[in-house]
Amino acid sequence: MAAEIISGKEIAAQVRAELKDRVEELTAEGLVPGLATVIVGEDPASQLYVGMKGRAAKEAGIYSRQVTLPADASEDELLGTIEGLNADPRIHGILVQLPVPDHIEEGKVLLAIDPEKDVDGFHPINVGRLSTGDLNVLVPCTPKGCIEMLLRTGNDPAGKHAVVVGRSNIVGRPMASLLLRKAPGGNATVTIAHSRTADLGAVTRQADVLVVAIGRPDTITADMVKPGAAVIDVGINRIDDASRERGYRVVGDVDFEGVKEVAGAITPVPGGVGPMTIAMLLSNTVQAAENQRAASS
Ligand code: BQF
Repeated sequence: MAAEIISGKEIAAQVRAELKDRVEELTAEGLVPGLATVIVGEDPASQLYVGMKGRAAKEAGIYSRQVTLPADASEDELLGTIEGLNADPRIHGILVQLPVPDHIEEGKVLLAIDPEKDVDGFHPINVGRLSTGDLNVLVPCTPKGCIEMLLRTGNDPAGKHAVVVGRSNIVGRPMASLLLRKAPGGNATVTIAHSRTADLGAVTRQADVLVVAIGRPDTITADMVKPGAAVIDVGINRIDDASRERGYRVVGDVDFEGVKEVAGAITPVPGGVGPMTIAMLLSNTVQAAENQRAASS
């Protein structure tokens, strides 16, 4: 069976068009959703990501502000910046682009963001709310995007066995929590596998829904996939490729060419999960703005 290729790019465009309508309505009522992105230093990938986020926000009608701090900015400077954004009524969503430089403690930064403005969903309060099954919580953008893609392609995880490969705080753990929730996109039977799982294939072959976020190319090959499974590839890996102008190409964690012959549906890299991550950031910003209006009236 040749799999359906799930275009995250197309679904993200659809989501962004829907959000644009919601933002227009809010704006007509006098509430312009606002997003602040904070970047410390000049890491090229980080600059690329915050640039895309800011442009996507503006295109949706969201007020967007980028704060750039030098690579040697102190932890106190960053915390002060966050305090200012917490207190700014035009800003409903705040994200600090990760990773931050080594001299800054990431945990302190995440704790400083007002949980109601935490559009990345990384504050321990929101992590706790998600893991206890709270439904009105800001959830991390990448796993939220994976769920949205599954639902919009008729691959509802409810009642299915979902296997998550990877246990990071940004993808694997929140992904498992979302799949477990008693809510649309949830109600799955969930297994988490990781780099120390013995006989990974024996676990992944049980998956009706397989989400892979482990950060290694070709971790999942065709023999590790149940025929007809929905496969979501969260990996973003650079591979040397002299035939490309840049000298590299970007691949996921899944052997796409092999697995697409076995799976029922599969996301490509690039153009799969990545664009959905951006769309879900906008969704979280609109959600945060609506919540903050409800709280202040
Ligand atoms: C695509 C990220 C690792 C570390 C920090 C579109 C994105 C990526 C790919 C994107 C990511 C990865 C982001 C594509 C945001 C996803 O077309 O395939 C968009 O912008 N991402 C980030 O902000 O920080 C990261 C990965």
